[in-house]
Amino acid sequence: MAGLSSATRQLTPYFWDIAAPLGAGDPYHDTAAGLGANVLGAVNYTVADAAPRLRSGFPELSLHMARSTRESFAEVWLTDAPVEVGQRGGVAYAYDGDHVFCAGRIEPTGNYTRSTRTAYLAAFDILAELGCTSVFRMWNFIGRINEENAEGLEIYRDFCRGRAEAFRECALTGEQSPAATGIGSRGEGIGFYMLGRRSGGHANIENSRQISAFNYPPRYGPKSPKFARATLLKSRDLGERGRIYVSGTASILGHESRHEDDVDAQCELALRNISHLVGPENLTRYGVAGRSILDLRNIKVYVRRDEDMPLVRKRCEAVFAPEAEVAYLNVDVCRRELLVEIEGIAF
Ligand code: 3EB
Repeated sequence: MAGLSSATRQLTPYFWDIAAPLGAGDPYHDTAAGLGANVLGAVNYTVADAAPRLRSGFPELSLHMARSTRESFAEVWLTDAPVEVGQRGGVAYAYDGDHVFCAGRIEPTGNYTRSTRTAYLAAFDILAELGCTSVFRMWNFIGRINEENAEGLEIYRDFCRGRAEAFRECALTGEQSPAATGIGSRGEGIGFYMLGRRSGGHANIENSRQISAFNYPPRYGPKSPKFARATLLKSRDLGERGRIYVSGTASILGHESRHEDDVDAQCELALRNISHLVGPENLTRYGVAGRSILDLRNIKVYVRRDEDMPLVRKRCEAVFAPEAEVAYLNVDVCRRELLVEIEGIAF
C-alpha cells in the first residue's frame, strides 16, 4: 500500500477483506494509521444497507451488494493529509484539503425523482461549500432498479430524472460530468457516494465507439443519464499520465445494447469498450498516454445472473493483471438486457 505522496494527495482506494472477525479498535482506522495515512471514506459492499454515518473519524456507507459475509469487502479511500468530517442533510462527508468524499442514502419511495434531486443537491451544497467545483466520480446503487415506480416508470429512469434535475440546478461547473456507476443493489432504496476535487478539476473522456450517455435518445428515459465514460485526473507525481476513472461499462455500441442473451459476447464487448476507451487511439484527443486493460485496477464486475458468474470470472481473469484487485458482484444492471457491467481505475 505504498505510493501515497503528500505533495499531491493522490487518492487511492483499497479493497479490504471484512469477513475476518474484528478485534479491538477500528481496523480501517488502525490499518491506515499504520501506513501513515488517514481514511477519507469507507464503503462496505456487504449484506445490508445502512445510512451513512461517521465512524472513527471518517464517513462510512454500507451497501447491500454481497450475498454473504464471505463475499463482503470494503472499499477504503486513503489520503495522507488530515481529514475534516461532517454530516448534513443526511450526507456524510470528509475533506482532505483537496478531495471530498460524500455519501448519502435515499429511502425507498414510490417516486425517486424528488428525493434523488434533494439528496444530490445536499451533497453538491457540501462540495460547493468546501470550494469543490467538480465531481469526478460517483456511484449509485439502486434497489429494484428494473422495477416500476408508483407511476409505472422504471426506477432507474426515475432516478436519472432526479439526478439530471440536481445537476441542472447545482453550482458545479456545467461542462464537467463525473465518471459514474449506476447499478442494481440487493437492497431497497438508493445508496450513493461521490468524489470531488478542489484543485485542478478533471477532464471528461468519452468513447468514440459509444454515444455520450448524456446524449442518449429519449427512448431510454425522460432524462438521459448524466455521466462521462471516464474522467482524467492529473496530479504532480503522475505528471501528464494522470489517472483515469472508468465508468461502469457495458455491452453498448453507439447507444444500443448488443448481444442480447449472450453473456460471453457481452462480457467481451464490455472489455473491448474499456480497452478502446483507455487505449492510445481514443486518448490522443486528450493528450495523455494510452493504457491497456492490464493497467486497470480496483475493478468491479457486476453480473446480473448468478449462473453467468463462472464464465464472466474466467473471461475477466484472462485479461486483467494478476495484481489488480477485482470484486465480482451479483446484481441487476440498469437496462434489462444488459448482463454484465465493468468499472475500474486505469493507472
Ligand atoms: C451505459 O453505458 C450503461 O446511470 O450512472 C453505466 C454507468 C450505466 C453509469 C449511470 C449507467 C450509469 O449506459 C449503464
